[in-house]
Amino acid sequence: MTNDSGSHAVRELAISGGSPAFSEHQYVGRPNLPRRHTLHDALDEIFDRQWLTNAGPMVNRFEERLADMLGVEHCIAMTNGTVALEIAIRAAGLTGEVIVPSFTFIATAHALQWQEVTPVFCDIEPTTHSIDPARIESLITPRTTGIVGVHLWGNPCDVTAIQEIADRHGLRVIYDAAHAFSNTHQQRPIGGFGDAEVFSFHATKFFNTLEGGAVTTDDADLAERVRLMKNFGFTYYDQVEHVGTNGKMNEMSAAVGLAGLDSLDDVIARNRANYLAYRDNLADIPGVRLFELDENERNNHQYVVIEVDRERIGLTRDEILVALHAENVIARRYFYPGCHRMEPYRSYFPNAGLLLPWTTEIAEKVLCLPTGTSISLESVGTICAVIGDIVDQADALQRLDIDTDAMQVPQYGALKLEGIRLQ
Ligand code: T4K
Repeated sequence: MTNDSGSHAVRELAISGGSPAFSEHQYVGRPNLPRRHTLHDALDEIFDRQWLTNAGPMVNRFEERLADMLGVEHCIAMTNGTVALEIAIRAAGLTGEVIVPSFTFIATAHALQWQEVTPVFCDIEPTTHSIDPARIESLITPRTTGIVGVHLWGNPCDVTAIQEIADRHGLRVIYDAAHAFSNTHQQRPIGGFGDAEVFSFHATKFFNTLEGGAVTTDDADLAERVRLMKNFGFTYYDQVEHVGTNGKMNEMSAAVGLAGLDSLDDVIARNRANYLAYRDNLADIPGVRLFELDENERNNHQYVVIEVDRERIGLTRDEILVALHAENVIARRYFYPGCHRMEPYRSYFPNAGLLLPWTTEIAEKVLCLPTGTSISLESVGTICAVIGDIVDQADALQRLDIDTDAMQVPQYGALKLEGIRLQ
């Protein structure tokens, strides 16, 4: 913004008493929805058939389309990504200890702990934010049975190095591919790496089935076990051959997924345009670095991630976050503070952080910015301008002594769990 004399007019930030840049919240994770009318026929079909779940035709069709698209032999659709992870972990026979990054959504660690498998936290590489293969071997003990890598932000793990380590030590490999649906590694779709890969189709993912997830694998035995486990272990009416749970996707979710697949490329194109606009607009802001993705691969661009340099800017990431929230830009600090600093892991492994220097550092720097079909290019421009203003006015903001503890996420604001320990 320039004033009459041609010099740059300083916009008063909302945190300093100005009006917010947006009148409505700009979210990370606003669902991308298929056109409503495309679901009407599917709804009629489901209601007419009165077949709502338990291996219905919509789910079968959805699984076939996913397997075809991802170039895998088997795809099993599930209720959500977390249950899909739990089942994949169990079906692959993981027990004892499993090596996993701490810099991930808590579900990755919980899926292990829920089954009394100990997550052993491995540090990440600072440039990729993914598990560092060079640090895996030193964590292997006689109790280790596997590695769970996470393709964080959709950026594939170093699958070659991880597989070599796993082969050398007789370990199984599962990938949490919750962020990487439709992405590629060396032009090969994510979905076929390791023993199995697990997707999330949660509402906040760029492709969603309301709630949902899937396990993909080329291993027929593993796929069979996953299918049994997601349906209580039933092989036939009245015949149970395995311990199991209820991980089945329902027909409505599959219908939303099928409609979403039809508009997948449009959503990715929108995400990519936003990503490129962020890249252009943030390039000249000192102390702000965009997490860039490999241009030679297919990317869904569902997360726009920046690292903020506290020393250069003179503000912490959390101070910037509070200033953004005041502007109604609801950026998120995924995946702060790292699983090892959340319960029950914090109590189980109080010194885990000693081996996780990059996790600690990156978790203090990262911010995820709004994107998706609800965020226009104009909004991206405004968000970047706001970030520029915050950086420009860092000195003034320092004097405000921003209370970062006061930051509240509405739905969790009222929760008081002090003194309660659930393990
Ligand atoms: N592994 C990894 C690496 C993952 O990232 C995840 C999930 C999983 C495994 C497990 O997969 P699932 O079991 O969830 O399928 C969200 C999601 O709940 C979670 O799925 C996701 N990762 C994680 C990164 O983000 P929150 O706690 O940030 O969600 P929430 O409710 O704050 O939503 C984010 C924003 O999205 C809201 O501020 C507003 C907007 N929103 C959300 C919902 C649900 C909407 O506009 N509409 C909606 O319906 O965890």
